[in-house]
Amino acid sequence: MIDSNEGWAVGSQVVEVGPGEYQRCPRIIHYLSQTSPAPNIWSSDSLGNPKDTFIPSETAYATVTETGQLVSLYVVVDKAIWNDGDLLTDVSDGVETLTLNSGAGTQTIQIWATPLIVGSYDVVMDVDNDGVFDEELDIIDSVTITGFNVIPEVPLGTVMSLLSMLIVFVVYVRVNRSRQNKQQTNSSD
Ligand SMILES: [Ca+2]
Ligand SMILES: [Ca+2]
Ligand SMILES: [Ca+2]
Repeated sequence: MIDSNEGWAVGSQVVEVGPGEYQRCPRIIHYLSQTSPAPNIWSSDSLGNPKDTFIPSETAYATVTETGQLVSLYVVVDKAIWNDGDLLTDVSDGVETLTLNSGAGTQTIQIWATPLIVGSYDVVMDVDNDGVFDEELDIIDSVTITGFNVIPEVPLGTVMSLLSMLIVFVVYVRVNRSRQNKQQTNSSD
């Protein structure tokens, strides 16, 4: 594979052309970037911000390094141990097969349109599009930990009633405590 950060540049070099005689000569330099970005993938929102928790009414995205490759993106049931040769089974609304941009940045791709199903998942970039996990090639968010979770949506009504119960409880505890304090002060008089 040709590194996109690899190239040629014109520089200059001081060369000894005779005894004690020096001359500046043009020189073609072959350079190779030391900081070529490693391919990466993470579950994200539509803007590419990392996101590991979704609710069913949201849409899930993955953000990947632009490599210019034809790849397939799978959402699979979360595994903590990945072995070379594991079959990839997509559990979302389908495998996304696409050619990535060939830039130097990242690219955000929709991997699962709403409604999502409650559960824990890994996102796999199948780089050679063979439907099998290749340890040396394919990329996972995340191998040992969970790529992302979909958690149940708590209806607003439930949140509000829980909140009002909490407020009543806090007020009750405070009133009770100040009553006890008063009683203690009275008895010590
Ligand atoms: Ca593969
Ligand atoms: Ca995992
Ligand atoms: Ca993730």
